[in-house]
Amino acid sequence: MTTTTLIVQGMTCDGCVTAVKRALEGIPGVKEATPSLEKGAVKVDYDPSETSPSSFTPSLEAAGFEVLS
Ligand SMILES: [Cu+2]
Repeated sequence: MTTTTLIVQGMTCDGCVTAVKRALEGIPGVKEATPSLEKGAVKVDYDPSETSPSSFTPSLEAAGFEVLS
């Protein structure tokens, strides 16, 4: 299992937190996504044999968020 943290712009409330969590956890290979509203970031635990961070950005953008890094 690998963990990465993405900086996400556009999270403003608990609804956004839920949307970010759902967008990421819907990707096969993502075990858990833990967004932080305060930090404007999301920690992602994933299986690197199944997915990679390059898959995370399109899913977040589709959900209406911008990934800064
Ligand atoms: Cu919101």
